[in-house]
Parts: sequence; structure tokens; C-alpha cells
Amino acid sequence: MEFIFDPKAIENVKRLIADNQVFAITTHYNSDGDAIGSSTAFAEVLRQMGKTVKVLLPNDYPAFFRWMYGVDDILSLDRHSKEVQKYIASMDVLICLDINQLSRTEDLEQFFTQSNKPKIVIDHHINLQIEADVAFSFHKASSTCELVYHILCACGYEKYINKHVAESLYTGIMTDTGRLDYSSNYPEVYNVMGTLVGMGINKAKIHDKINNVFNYDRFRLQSAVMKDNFTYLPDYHAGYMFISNANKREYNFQLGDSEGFVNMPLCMRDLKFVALFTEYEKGPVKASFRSKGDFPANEFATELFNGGGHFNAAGGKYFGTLDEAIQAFKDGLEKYREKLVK
Ligand SMILES: [Mn+2]
Repeated sequence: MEFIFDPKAIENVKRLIADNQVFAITTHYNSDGDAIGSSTAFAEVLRQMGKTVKVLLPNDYPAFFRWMYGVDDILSLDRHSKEVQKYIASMDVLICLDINQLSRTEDLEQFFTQSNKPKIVIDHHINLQIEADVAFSFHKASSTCELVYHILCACGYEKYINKHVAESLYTGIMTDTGRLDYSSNYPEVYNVMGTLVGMGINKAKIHDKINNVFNYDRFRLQSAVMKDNFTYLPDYHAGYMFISNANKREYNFQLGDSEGFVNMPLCMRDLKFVALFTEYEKGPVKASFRSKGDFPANEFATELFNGGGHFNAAGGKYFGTLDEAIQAFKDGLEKYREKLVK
């Protein structure tokens, strides 16, 4: 897959960057490797160009990204509300990464909407719904990090891609493809990774920092969820698991602790679709969906769980109790029976 960018769009990015001084970069709630990687990479490029730049998040990033270059400078609305609002009031340009809707920034959205400054969007989710001055929306791209790499090069900013930027971009591509398990069946993504590795990044260190980060409580939480909270529904080639508030208390749940849980049942040969439901003290039940092959997880999430996402990896929320969310999931399986059982 070749990424062909509209030359006008590239010119517009260069002009917005050249003509302005204060940049805010934002990405989605509960940021992942691609969100943090693309944000810190773009921020570091702008910083080298002498720009003022801040990454603004709706909530704090998981602790296992603490090693990444530039994360100390991130402001999250839940921890630095005043500073974030002050910065938004002073910004010239907003760069939105790894989001197709501004509502993915949750409580930040209102401040961005009020400020109404020029926006640059770079994203790989389907159905872009942000009104932007320049937008790059390529849903077949492995990751936003890969797109950021191509766009930086198209703008002639290769010279700013230093080892820190390379580490950030590599992290996003690696995590968003499940270590190249999916969304990466085309040569360009390997060319980019090859270039990044060629810049002297420590690939083994990055994998270790991202993958081997959990404590004993988290290991016990994982064991308990898989053993006690997973239900297999072989008639639908499906399954679901949940994490209750009681589980969170028992295992001292920290942000990011359930990362990867929803993927684990996919190793079952006959399972096509799986869900993870997470209960919160306040707010709706969070739902994560994964599928294999031709089952559209995003369609299911959009229709039944106020969500969306990628074909095989999607998410949403349910306004009700955990039990009601699970019942809605089971009803949904019946509705989608034909697509699951064929
Ligand atoms: Mn992404």
C-alpha cells in the first residue's frame, strides 16, 4: 500500500507549522502506544524546530510508557486542569492524532471546541468526523505512528527524526499491530520499521519496557479473570470476560492493568469474537471487542455499544450495570448469529 498524500495538504501542514508558534497535540482517552508514540514524536519534531509544544491528554497515560522521551512534559486534564485550559487558550494550532472524532478526547473536547483554532488531523480510523484545516485519514495504515513518519518525510522534516522520535514511532507501530500480528500485511510498514531500527534504537529494550512491566497483583488479576470471569459460548464461536469493581479492589487495579486481556482468548482455534467488560465506580461499563477473520467487531460495537473502531478491534460503552451489559452482549450475539456461525 502506497501512501499518496495530496501535495496541497502537505503544503498546508508546512504553512501552518511555519506561520505559528504555539502547538497543542492531543489524542484519545486511555492513550495507547500509538497515541503516546505519535504525540511524543510529533512534539519532539516541533520542539527541535523551535516551536512551543505540549501534548494534552484527557487522562493520564499508563505507567509503562514512563520511559518514553518527552512524556514528563505531557499535561493531562485530570491532573493539570488549570494548566491545560491556560495552554489551550494560548495555542495557535491543534494537532489531533489517532482520533477520528474530537469526542475521543472526552472532557477536553469542550475546550478545543471553544478555542476553535486551526486543526491538523492524522488518523487511521474509519469515518473521520473532525472538521479540520488539514486531515490525513488512512484507515488501512498500520498505525498513526506510521502515517506520522510518512507525513514528516513528505514535509521534508526527516532531519528532525532523531533517535527519540524513532523510538516513539517504533513503539506505536509495534503496539498497534500486536507486534506485527495484524494490520501490517504490506511492505511500507517494514520499510519504515527498518529505517527506524537503522537509526540505532534499542528494539529489545523497547519490547522489554512495553511488554514486561507488570507486578504480582496484575499477574494475579489476569489469572483470576481468565479462570473465573471468562465464559465461552461455543455455539456462537464467541466469549466474554469482565472485570468488576470488586476485582479491581482485590487486585489493586492500576490504569493499564487490563491491557491485552481481551486478546488472550483469541488463541482458541474456534473462537471468532470476544468481549471484555470493565465496571467503573462512576460512569458506563467499558466494552472492548476483538474478532478474527471476517467478523466486524466495529459494526457490533457501533450498533450495540455506542462505540466503534477497527474491523477486528473495537470498543464502546454501556449505560447500565455490568450484568445488563453482558446480557446486551448475549442478545447481540443472537442478532449476529449468522455472521458468527457461518
Ligand atoms: Mn492507533
